[in-house]
Amino acid sequence: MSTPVTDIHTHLYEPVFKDLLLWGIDELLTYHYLVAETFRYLDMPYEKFWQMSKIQQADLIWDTLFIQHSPISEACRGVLTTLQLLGLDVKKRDLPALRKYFKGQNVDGYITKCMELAGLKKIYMTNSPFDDLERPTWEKGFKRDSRFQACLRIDPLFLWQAEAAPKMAKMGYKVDAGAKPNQKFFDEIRRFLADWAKKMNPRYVMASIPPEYTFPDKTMSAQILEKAILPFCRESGLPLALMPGVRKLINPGLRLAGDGVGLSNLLTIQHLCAQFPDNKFLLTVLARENQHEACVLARKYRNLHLFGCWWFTNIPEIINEMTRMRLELIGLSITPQHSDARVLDQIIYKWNHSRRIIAQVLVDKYADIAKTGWHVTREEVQRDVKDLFGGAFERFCG
Ligand code: RAT
Ligand code: ZN
Repeated sequence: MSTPVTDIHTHLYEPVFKDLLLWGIDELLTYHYLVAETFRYLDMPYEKFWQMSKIQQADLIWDTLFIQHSPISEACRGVLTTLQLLGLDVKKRDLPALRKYFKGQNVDGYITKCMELAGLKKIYMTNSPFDDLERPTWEKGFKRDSRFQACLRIDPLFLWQAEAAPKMAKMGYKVDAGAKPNQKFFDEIRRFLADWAKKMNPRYVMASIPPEYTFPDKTMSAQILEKAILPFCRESGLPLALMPGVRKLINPGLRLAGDGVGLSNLLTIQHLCAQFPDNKFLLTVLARENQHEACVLARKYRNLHLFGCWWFTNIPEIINEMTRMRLELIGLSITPQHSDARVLDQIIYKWNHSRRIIAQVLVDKYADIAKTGWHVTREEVQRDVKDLFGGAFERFCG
């Protein structure tokens, strides 16, 4: 299980993006997964928390989740695993000493160190042309860091959210849809996608969508998907990664931590795969209850590739269940995990925890077939593991 992994979805950035690349103990502690858990114990108004400095927030989360209670949730345990694998002594519970360690790190060397500890060979980013913080760096251009790979994220365009049109207009695209959008409008969106693909050289195009997202449909979003996004993906050979199931900001007071989950209408995915056999779709679904249906879809459509245990499913119990289900229903043509790390150091724990579970599932599966007398060689195991950790994904993407 020492096979190097391609981490196909994270929220990390190349160092050229400066402060957008988060790392260190205060970022680990203020991860939005931990913010949500902290508020379970606090009476404090949300706004008061957001007015605090990052260090004050981290102090409060540390005290609430690690000192006042035992840190057994997956996100809490993850902080401890990360610190331990970095060689730090967690039993001292000494936050100032931990801060001192991170102050001594240089970001470039630290990226390599974290990647080595996590066993990663490549980190895929999430890159949005609609993000005012990252866009200027792309527009300026820069020498790429070979440890990172861009992925083009287009939620506002995909859902045709209010902010998409003015932002695109500002970038010089004529996207006033009017009462009835014409071909020119869709072509302009294709031009936008092509321009950004040229700047970023992305591995795939991606969007997260609400549980109810429907296709085909009369909505503007469905038309943009059919007449701009899918043709663009076809002509550029880029897969479209869909991430259904998120209910955005069900508690706005929690900000980034305020999203929820709902059961997705996977008929949408079925329609897309069936109607557009020349498009490739990557899929990860947020609700546990959707996972079986997603596996069945992947058995039917070879232009569909399942990946990762996303967000609320990235806990040992569900990773175990999903990995077993996927291997038993589909075999090895899947990508069982991505990290979704938002803080660089998180790749250490996310991959350490997942790797152990995936290894155990594989041991059980090989043992089952061994009972029939079938012998699997070391090389065959290595081949299979390589497939799961990036090989099958690369082959699918082409
Ligand atoms: O897992 C997360 O950090 C979420 O906040 C989301 O960013 C999600 O992973 C996404 O890509 O939309
Ligand atoms: Zn994500």
